[in-house]
Amino acid sequence: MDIARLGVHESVGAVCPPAAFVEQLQDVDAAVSVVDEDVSAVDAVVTFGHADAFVGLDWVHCIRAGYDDFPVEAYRDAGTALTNSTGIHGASVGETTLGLMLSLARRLHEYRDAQTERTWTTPAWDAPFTLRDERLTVVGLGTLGRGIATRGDAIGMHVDGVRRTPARTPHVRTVYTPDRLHEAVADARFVAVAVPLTASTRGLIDADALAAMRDDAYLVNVARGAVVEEDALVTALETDALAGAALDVFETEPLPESSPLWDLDDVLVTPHAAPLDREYPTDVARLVRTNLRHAAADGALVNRVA
Ligand code: NDP
Ligand code: 7N6
Repeated sequence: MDIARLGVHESVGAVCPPAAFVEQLQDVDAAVSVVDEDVSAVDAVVTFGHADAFVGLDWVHCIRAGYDDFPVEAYRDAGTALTNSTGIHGASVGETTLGLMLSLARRLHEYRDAQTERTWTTPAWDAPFTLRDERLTVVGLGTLGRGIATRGDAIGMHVDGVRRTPARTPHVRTVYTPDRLHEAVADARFVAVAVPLTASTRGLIDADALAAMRDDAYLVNVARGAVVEEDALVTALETDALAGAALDVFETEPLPESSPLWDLDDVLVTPHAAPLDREYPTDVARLVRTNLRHAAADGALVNRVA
């Protein structure tokens, strides 16, 4: 694979200015430039989103881990290599998830809300609790899941998890397979969702899974909105069948102004921002550089998904 001209698609602006990616790629052999929908002058692109014009290029690198909105078959049929950015979000999403859990347990969001009203209020005496000794179940134990599990374990939580492969995973006591999801979430105070959106995970956290959770449990979703049945979640929250939620991702993004999730007590809404980090372009550039080397050598790209 001969990648002489590499485009940085303007859609990467969703994460940081395209120029930041170009700057990080100054040292590669290929000529790097920012491109819009016209990709006729490049062999490969680094991009946030899909554009039909990409199909037919030699290689497309997605700066996200999730590539669920890319038409993977079309890339395969055209012989266009598609790679993703799994592997870079463990620390950022792990820390965001820990922060969200800490906020819910230590009531930090309540204090900030009160501050905006310039009021000096304390929560009900029995509302704050510590994460220490609470049980956390992480659904999906890849880069994100392990980033979350490591940090939960470090703060003294008892961490269990769910993954397809029933293999021992560091910082996780019991690894359940997906057919035992309800058992895995049943006794958890926090359930953190960190699976890719696929045919088998769409709606995975449905009314039955939510009903299997404790009524003092919190759901954290840092994966994709469609993994959780949002209507069922709202019902569970409104009927106190769940204590609360921290949600970074939604069925529709941006979250519509009419969504009840904005106003529910103990629901933290973050704008699909869990992995945002000033090192983002540096981390992506490391992957791109590695794959440019592979492209020039044997063509065996890492993180290849099509
Ligand atoms: P990985 O591929 O590293 O990990 C995916 C994990 O999910 C693996 O442990 C895998 O199991 C598990 N899994 C897959 N299918 C199932 C299933 N049906 N039931 C249970 N577990 C399953 O991905 P990442 O951790 O890098 O990212 C995960 C997803 O998170 C991304 O696809 C993306 O959609 C989302 N994401 C969201 C971000 C945000 O901005 N909020 C940031 C980054 C990612 P096994 O280990 O057995 O293969
Ligand atoms: C960047 C989000 C992913 O899949 O959704 C994330 O990696 C990226 C703001």
